[in-house]
Amino acid sequence: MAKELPLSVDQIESHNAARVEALRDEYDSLGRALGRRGIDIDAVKARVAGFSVAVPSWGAGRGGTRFAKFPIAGEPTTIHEKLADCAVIHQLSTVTPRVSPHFPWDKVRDYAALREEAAALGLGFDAINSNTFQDQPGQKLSYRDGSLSAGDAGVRAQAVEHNVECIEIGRQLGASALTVWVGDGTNFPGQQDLAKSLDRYLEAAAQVYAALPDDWRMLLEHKMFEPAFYSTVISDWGSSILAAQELGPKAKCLVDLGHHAPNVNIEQIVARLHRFGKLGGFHFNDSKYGDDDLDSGSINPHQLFLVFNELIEAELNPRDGFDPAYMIDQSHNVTDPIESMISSAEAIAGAFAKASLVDREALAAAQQANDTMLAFLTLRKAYRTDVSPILAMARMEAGGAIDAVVAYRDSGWRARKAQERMAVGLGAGIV
Ligand code: PSV
Ligand code: MN
Repeated sequence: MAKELPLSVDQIESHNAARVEALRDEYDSLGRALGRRGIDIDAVKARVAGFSVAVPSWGAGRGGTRFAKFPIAGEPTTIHEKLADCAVIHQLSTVTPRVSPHFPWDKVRDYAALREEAAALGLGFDAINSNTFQDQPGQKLSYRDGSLSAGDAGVRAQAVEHNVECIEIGRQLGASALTVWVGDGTNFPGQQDLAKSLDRYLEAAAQVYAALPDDWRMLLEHKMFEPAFYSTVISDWGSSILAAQELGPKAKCLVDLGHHAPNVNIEQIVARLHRFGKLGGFHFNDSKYGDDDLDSGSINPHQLFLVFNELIEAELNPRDGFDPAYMIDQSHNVTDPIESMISSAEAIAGAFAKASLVDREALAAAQQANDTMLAFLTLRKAYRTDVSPILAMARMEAGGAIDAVVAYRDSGWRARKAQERMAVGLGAGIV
């Protein structure tokens, strides 16, 4: 299929032409430094070139808080406009070839046509996200008191039906995973029976599971709180793995980095889930307090590195079906979402690259010898390495921009879209 890339290739090339000499110099210097450590920079670059992370369709629009949303001119409102913005992100960053859609937000009449539209932009589809945490106009029953775990059997059936419809849509889009996050929970002690609500969830989730095609996965996403503030049905990785184990081999756990209590050791959760063959995927973002909205690596890049360190360990010691789905899930309240996702994708790929530099033999030897400081310094050495020349070189060689945010600003994309796209209303905006 002929590609209709959103930005001018000539413009990206002249952006790169002005920067390539400096980049080569930095790349060669880093190459020499890594060479002295026994690392071949081109091999690391090849690994980076093979790395990718999906962007969320909902992340292309400006998010908001419970209090307000401040839209920007030219932000996308339809899935078509969102795909175009995601194509800009991928064209410049070259690491985000897939979009993870959310239904019914991204509902269209013709999914075969949507798949073709995405393919023409150089994009495919990643895990489908269902939405039973909001009521939609015209919906028969309300999710106010729960969805898959609701006390009302009719509500549960409606939630199951929606998830099954998402699988069907996903088939047409070429996806092979369904991410299920439910907002189900309570705000008061006594509001629901904590054990029975989990039973109801498991029974309904099993019906969704039964509708999965053979080669699909069901990714269970846990979240400690919000919108329910006292208890949440799938609140933590423990509930998630127990549910996934009960559902069957196609059910795996999805770790949204923001969905834990502050200071929780997420990298250890990653290692545990992998140990039991249940690590299914990620929603990358960052968080300071208990939110799940900030840009990946913006607050705690070290944690992101440590998560990837576990992922590389997992890659080297694979368990049953290790093939985690990498996705971003952020809400961009104060930045242009395209810029946020470009820089987040770079932070994620950077964490992957740094974790790939860890001297695994030295680490294992230090661990075996109980040499705590040496083990720590082995990780620190990789973390301290500035891998940006590797990322930029891989990007340029794949047709992207050496400095992707600058190239995006110079393209005038948002200003052009502000002339063409419908203005977004004010108001509150979750996501
Ligand atoms: C919930 O906070 C969540 O992380 C889930 O992944 C949702 O699908 C997404 O955010 C969008 O609201
Ligand atoms: Mn999420």
